[in-house]
Amino acid sequence: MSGYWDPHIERMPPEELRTLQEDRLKSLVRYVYDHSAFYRQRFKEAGVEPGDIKTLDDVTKLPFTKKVDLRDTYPTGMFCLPRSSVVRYHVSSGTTGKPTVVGYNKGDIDTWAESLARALTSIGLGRSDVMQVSYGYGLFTGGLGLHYGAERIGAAVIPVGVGSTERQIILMQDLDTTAIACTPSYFLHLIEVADKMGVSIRDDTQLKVGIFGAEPWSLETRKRIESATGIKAYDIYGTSEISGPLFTDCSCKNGIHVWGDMFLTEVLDPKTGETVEDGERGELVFTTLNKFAMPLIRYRIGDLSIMETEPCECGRTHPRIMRILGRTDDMLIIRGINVFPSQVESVLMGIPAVGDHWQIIVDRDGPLDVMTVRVELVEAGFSDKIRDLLSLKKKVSKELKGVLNIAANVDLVEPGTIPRSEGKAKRVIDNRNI
Ligand code: DLL
Repeated sequence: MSGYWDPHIERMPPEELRTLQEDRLKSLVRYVYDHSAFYRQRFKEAGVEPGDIKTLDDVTKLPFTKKVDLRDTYPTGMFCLPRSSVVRYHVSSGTTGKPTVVGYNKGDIDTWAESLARALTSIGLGRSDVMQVSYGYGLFTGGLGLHYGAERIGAAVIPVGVGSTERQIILMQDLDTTAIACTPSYFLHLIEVADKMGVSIRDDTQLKVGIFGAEPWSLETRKRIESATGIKAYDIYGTSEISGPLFTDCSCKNGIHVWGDMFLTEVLDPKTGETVEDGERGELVFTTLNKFAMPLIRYRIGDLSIMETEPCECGRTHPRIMRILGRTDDMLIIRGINVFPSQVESVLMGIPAVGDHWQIIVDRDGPLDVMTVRVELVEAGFSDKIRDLLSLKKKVSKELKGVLNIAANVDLVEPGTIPRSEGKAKRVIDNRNI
């Protein structure tokens, strides 16, 4: 079993952890009330004041927040510090064309790195490791998050980012990479490319650990990766709103440790908003206990999971969540990028030659996701000149790419081609078997 990064906190007796959470929750509620017009208004609507929060159970008196709030207050309406205190922005997709912005002060970046330092230590990584960070660097949180976490534990980082797979494999061999962080689908692709190059990950590299997340993946995929390569595959979870990647399962592989001193986790029935019992499936709701530029109160992340509060065999006492079981909304994750059908709709409906009917089809080409948008044309837009059709196709692709940050194949089809439905339109056909 691996050691601890911060044994005092990670093994804190549950009662002590609860007291710490309670103190932090009370300060947080006072802090957001004093620093944010958004929260003051929300508290007022919910009829709650900071003084009403006396124990941890009082958290249920507080109003929820959601991704739509971030969008509606774009860009910085939910910040609690002036922009001069912000040292980093990350931006991700919102539910329509508008993105969501997350701000961090210096302390928030530090907490984020600390969370990952604990997580990476819990899967046995340390100073002698070489981590290839193959998540995207930039506005996406994956690259920089893992980068800072790995540096904090003293590992050497190869900040390779996404793509250039053959080069990644050469670097992996030349620099003796022992751990890779990327989406599970990218790793499956990397195995295939390595195979074509005549490189066996098991025999020709030093790789022993994979840190896979940012998209749903199954236990079967974990088994497949492990048996194909001999590495240990761990699950990493987080969302940009709560900082980015934050938590992993430990070497016991029995749930993802969510650090209780940093986050208060609730699991609720998505329909009623009532707390579900330990071990029951529900929607994850996080309250950030020590984030300051953009703290979140009862943020409904939209992911479904199961919480377990019994201490883990590894000795860590913090709550664990089981692998992500799905989402409460229609968000798709395509090659690690969040895509909302509403974003596609708003692009398409802005193009006059496009009719009212469209579909998103998601397939797997080997391990990689491929998105195709089938678009029906209006009668008037249906030209029989190939040149016109090609230029329309190009326009649709370009506009989709501008909003989604991911390339989609575009299929233009004749009016009346897409099946009509009497109830809800089936906009998404997801042929991936995740
Ligand atoms: O994907 C942060 C991240 C980066 C996590 C690198 C792990 C590794 P967002 O782009 O905001 O942030 O997307 C967050 O991705 O709400 C889940 O629906 C999904 N997701 C993230 N990790 C997992 C996972 C990053 N391990 C959204 N399993 C979340 C299943 C995941 N889904």
